[in-house]
This record gives sequence, C-alpha cells and structure tokens, in this order.
Amino acid sequence: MKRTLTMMMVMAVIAMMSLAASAGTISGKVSGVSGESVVYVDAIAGKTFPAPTAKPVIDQKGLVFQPHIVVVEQGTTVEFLNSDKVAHNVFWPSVGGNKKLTHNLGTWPQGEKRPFKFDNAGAVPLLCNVHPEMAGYVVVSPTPYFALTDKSGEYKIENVPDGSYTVTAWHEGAKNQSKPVAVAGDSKADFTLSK
Ligand SMILES: [Cu+2]
Repeated sequence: MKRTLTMMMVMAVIAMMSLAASAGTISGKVSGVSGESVVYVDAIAGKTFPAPTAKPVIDQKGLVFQPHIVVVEQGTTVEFLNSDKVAHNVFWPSVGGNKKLTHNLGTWPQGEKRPFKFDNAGAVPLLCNVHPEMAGYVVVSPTPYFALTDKSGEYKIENVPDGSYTVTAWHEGAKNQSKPVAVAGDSKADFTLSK
C-alpha cells in the first residue's frame, strides 16, 4: 500500500514536471522607440480562451488618461472613470485602424464610471472631445499572452504554451511589427520599430 502511494506521488511529480516544461516565457526588447510598448501573441488558429473577468479602470485625472496605455485581452470590459471636477468625454476614431469601429462613450461628470467591452483586437486611441490634448490607449490583445514593456522596452510574457506563434509589437505612433516565434520553453523576440 505504502509502495503504491509512493509510486503515485512519483508519477504525480513527473506529470507536474512535464507540464511545467511545456510552457515558457517570451522575452526581449522593443527598440527604435522610446517609452512603453506592447507585445502580444496574435490570434492562434482554432484556439479560444475563457472570457476575461478582470475589469481594469482608466481614470481621467488632472486632464490625462491614467494609465496612458492599458493592454487587455479581447473581451475585457474596461471602466472609464472621471476623477476631475470638469466633465470629460471618451471616444475613439478606430480600433486596430478600422474606422467602422469608432465609438463615442459620451460625456460625464466627476465620480462617474462608464464600462465598455472590447470585443475587437487592436489598438484603440482614446480621445476626449472636451480636451483635444488628452490622449490614451487601450491595446486589445487577441490572446491572454501579452505584456507592457518597461520604459527601456524590455518585456516578458509568461506561461506561453510551447508552439509556433506570430508575435506583434505595438508602440504609439509607430508601425506594428510582427514576427514568427517558436516557443519551446523560454524564447527571445526582439523588435525594432519605426514611424
Ligand atoms: Cu477631457
């Protein structure tokens, strides 16, 4: 009996180790631009993901969108808060460059929050029609595998299952760059973006 238990425990440990070995990280650096960028794994044919439950908040405070860039998984509801004494508006002219996906959330006073569920992938340039100088971004990733780089461009996407993917880097005002990345444990992918 004891022996069977020991055997089962050994087998469980082996199973856990092989699971751990079948996923890794994608890390690297985005250069050619300064400040934060976004890196994400593009849609994977035949693969869907559970609906995200987190609802990140973008605040409008001191006449700026805070944070300036938020990256979310497709299907995420983002809540837009106004913490200023003045009324703010939120609208976007396109999603992923598609102008048909333009939307105006309206204009609302201090303390109010309005949600929006982002069902389409791509970068969403946030604007406020009351304050033309205000700008922010929601970047909607088609997969749960995404990262915001640090200010020097370094990023790490964790728990990516082994496989072959297309990975895209985005930066405000620059052209997207996509490249194939084969993940087998820990992998590297660097990007150089330009306007
Ligand atoms: Cu505003």
